[in-house]
Amino acid sequence: MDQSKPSFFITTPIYYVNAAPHLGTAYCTMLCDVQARYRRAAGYDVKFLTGMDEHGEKVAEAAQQHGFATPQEWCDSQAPLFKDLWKQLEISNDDFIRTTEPRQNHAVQYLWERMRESGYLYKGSYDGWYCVPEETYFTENQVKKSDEERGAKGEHLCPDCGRPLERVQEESYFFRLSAFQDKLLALYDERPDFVQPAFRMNEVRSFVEGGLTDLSVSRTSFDWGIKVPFDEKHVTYVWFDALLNYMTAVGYGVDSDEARAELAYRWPAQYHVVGKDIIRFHCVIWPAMLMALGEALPEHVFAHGFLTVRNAETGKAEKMSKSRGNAIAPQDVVDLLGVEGYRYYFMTDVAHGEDSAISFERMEQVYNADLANSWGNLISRSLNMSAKYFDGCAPAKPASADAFDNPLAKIADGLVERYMAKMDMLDYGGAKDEVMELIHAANHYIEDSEPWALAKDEAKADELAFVIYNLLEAIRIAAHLLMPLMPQTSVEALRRLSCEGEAASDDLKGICAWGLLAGGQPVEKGDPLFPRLA
Ligand code: ME8
Repeated sequence: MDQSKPSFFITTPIYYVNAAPHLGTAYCTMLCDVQARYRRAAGYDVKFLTGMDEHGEKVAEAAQQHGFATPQEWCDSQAPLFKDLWKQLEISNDDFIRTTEPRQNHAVQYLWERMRESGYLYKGSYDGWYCVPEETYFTENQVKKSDEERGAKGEHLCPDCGRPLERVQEESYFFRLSAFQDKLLALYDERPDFVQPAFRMNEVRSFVEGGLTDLSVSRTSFDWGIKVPFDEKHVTYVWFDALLNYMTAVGYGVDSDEARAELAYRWPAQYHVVGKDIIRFHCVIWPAMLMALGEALPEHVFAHGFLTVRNAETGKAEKMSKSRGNAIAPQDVVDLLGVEGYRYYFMTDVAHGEDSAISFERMEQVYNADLANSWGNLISRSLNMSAKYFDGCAPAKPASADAFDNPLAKIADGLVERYMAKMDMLDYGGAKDEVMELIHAANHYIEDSEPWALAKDEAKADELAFVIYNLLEAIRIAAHLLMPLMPQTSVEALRRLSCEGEAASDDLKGICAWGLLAGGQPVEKGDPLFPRLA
């Protein structure tokens, strides 16, 4: 914690431990990673949190299905899968929370006490429907369906995911969610950017306008969860437990000066990044819980769309999911594109906030066009020419940035601001377009200025040095801007320019100013960073 810098706290959902992580899980985690890296480079003190949601019926069922004696043993066996994948995909999380950890147990018990004091908690009994794969309650009205709309065996089906529902009748504590309708609507009016992208706000608002029913927040027919401190036959409803993880990780409920200082610095979070499937939990239930507790609300909830795959039988695009068993393993994409190609494709080609069908063909296309032919090629050609014409070094810095025509400096002017405006909104495709403009222009600049011809003419030595310097400077700036997406190759590009010391910069605007490249330093051609896929 460096309190001289502004805090930037960003979170992924905590993932259910019901199967191995897949491309969809990785997608959300990567969205956060790119933002975390970008904010570190832009001068924030970042906390990037991810983790696992280990309680609830769904996880207990998965443990049983996999033949584990206890859900805890099952979760322990799965944690390395998540952690190892994040490491492999260059996920730079600062914390990894598991809801079975003592810190979460403590925070949730503290939450129960505060909720009891708040007056928004009461004991009653729940009689209705429950979807285990979604861990969501549904009222009779929400599921009342004609016979045709039932499952093959006449079961009631989940209105959200279409899978069979469970009938639940049990004593339960309720959170008075219905009391927050007006306050939530006022929140959406006052802070229209609370939910991003903007079009998702309508969905949230109309859900709340439709009326809110009180939420059952404890279970008695089931025991894999955190016990309610004042009524031990109840365990906490998995979402009431899970949502609190965001505050647990920054010291909520811990009675120490250090924890209080951390909470004050870190909370509220700047971004909860979630899939559109869990937007109601984050934009309705979680803010209502925080209002009841008198705590500050997160600044933004960003909801992304689903990665979909085509169902071979029906031909329809389906959400990729662990429970549906149609998930693609991240390793398949890593094998094809490498980790950095993987990151680049998913972060820049999947439509911002929308559903997107995954195709290996498209992955290859994007990789070859943007990385092999444009960015990789620019680096190879420019470093090669620099080394060849300037004895293994960069040319000296030109006395003036406009001694000759310099289209690259013109594009670089204001580029970092344009890029940051997109990055701030998690629009990585838009940010990439800004950087690609510089990269494409640099490749054209090579064709137009023909350094190989300049090199043959002694009288053109200044112009040759000018052109090569500009190309190297464009590479240096592009490497900084691409670093959140592709950290390793960007650092490698800087290293080849003898600028690796810049990689740890936390002044993105400053470091991207045109003309910082010293000139005269050694450069290294190296192997292609993005070999073309056949
Ligand atoms: O909902 N495309 O956990 P979960 C894109 N434990 N993203 C996808 C995806 C897909 N096909 N499938 C999953 C839970 N995701 C709760 C969260 S938070 C307090 C508790 C991503 O394992 C997406 O971000 O079902 C989605 O919101 C998340 O995984 C849900 O993961």
